[in-house]
Amino acid sequence: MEIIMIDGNKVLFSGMQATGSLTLGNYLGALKNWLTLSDEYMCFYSVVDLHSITIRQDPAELRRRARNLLTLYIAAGLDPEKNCIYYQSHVSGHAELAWILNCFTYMGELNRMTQYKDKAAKHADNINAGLFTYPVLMAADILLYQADVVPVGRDQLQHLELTRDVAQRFNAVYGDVFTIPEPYIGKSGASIKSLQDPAKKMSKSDENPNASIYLMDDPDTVMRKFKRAVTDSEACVRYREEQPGIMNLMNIYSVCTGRPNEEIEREFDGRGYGEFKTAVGEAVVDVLKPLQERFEDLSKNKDYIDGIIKNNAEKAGYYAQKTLRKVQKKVGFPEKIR
Ligand code: ATP
Ligand code: LTN
Repeated sequence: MEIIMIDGNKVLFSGMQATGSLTLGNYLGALKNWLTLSDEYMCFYSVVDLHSITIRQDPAELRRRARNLLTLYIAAGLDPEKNCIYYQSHVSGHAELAWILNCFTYMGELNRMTQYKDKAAKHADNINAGLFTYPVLMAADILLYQADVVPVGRDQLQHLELTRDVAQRFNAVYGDVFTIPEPYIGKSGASIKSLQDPAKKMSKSDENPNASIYLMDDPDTVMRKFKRAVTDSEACVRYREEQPGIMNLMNIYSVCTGRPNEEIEREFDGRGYGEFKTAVGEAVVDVLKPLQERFEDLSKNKDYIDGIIKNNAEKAGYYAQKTLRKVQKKVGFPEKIR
C-alpha cells in the first residue's frame, strides 16, 4: 500500500469548530492530547469554519471566534512553525474532496449519525443539507492529508468510523488512494460532562453557562461553577457509576493534576464535597492561568498571527492539492491543460 509520508513522519489531523467559546471539555478531551502527540507526527490542526456554518452564524462574530480559536491553539502550546495551524476555508480542497466523497456516502449512513440527530433536534428551524453531510466534510478533512491518526473526544468516534468506511469503499474501487485513519482517544479526558447534568457532555453550545467551564473564565467564575456543580447525597469521593457527578469531577481533577483516581479517593477520604470541589476548582485555575496569559500576549501580536495564517494556509494547500489531484484523476476528471 502506498502511504504518502510527509517529511518521513506519520500524519495527524484534527480540528475544532469556531462555534462558541472553548470549554474545559474541548481542552482536556482534544487540545491536551494534540499537544502530547505533536512531537511524533506531522500535524495539521484546522479551525473548521466550513463546518461552523451548518448552524447559522453572525459573520463578524464567526470571524472573531475563528481567529481566537486559532490563537488559542498556539496559546495552548502548539508550535505553529512545526504544526500546520490554519483555517479550513483557506484551503478549497476540503470542499472539493467533500463533494467527491458525498458520492461515495450513503443516505442511510448519514441518517444514523447521532450528532446530526442531536443538532437537527436543537435547530429544527434550520435542518440544512450541510448539517446532514457534515460528517462527509469531516472525512474529507482527514483523508485530504492522508492522516494516520485523528485525536478526538469520544463523541466523534462515529464520524471517524464513517470516515474509515468511506475511505475503504473508495480504495476498493480505485486502489489504495487514502490512508485509513485511526482515532486517538485520550483516557480520562475522553468525555468531560456538564457540571449541571453529568449525563450530558460539557458542550460549548450549552445554553446554561454554569454547565461549562470556559477556557477564558476568570478564577472566581471557575470556583463558583465548581461549587455549584451537581453531585449526589452519598457524601463520599468514590469513582463509581452510581456517582456520575463525582466521577466527572474526579476525571477533571485527575487530568489536571496527573494523579490517579485511587490516590484522589485516599486524599479526600472522610472529607466533604465542599473541600473536594474547591480542590478541583483550584487545579483547573492552575491549568487555565498560563493559557489565558499566553492568549492575551499573542492576541496583541497581529502581524505574528497574520504571518502564521498566511504561511500555514499555503503549506496545507500544497499537501491538500497532492491528494486532490490524485483523487480527481482516479474518478475520471480530465487533466487541466497548462
Ligand atoms: P458544540 O457544542 O458546538 O457541538 P463541542 O463543545 O461539542 O461543540 P466540538 O467543536 O464539536 O465541541 O469539538 C471539538 C473537540 O473537542 C472534538 O474533538 C470533541 O470530541 C472534543 N470535545 C468536545 N466536548 C468534549 C467533552 N465534553 N469532553 C471531551 N472532549 C470533548
Ligand atoms: N466534527 C468535529 C470537528 C471536526 C474534526 C474534523 C475533528 C471537523 N473536521 C476532522 C477531527 C478531524 C467536531 O464536531 N468536534
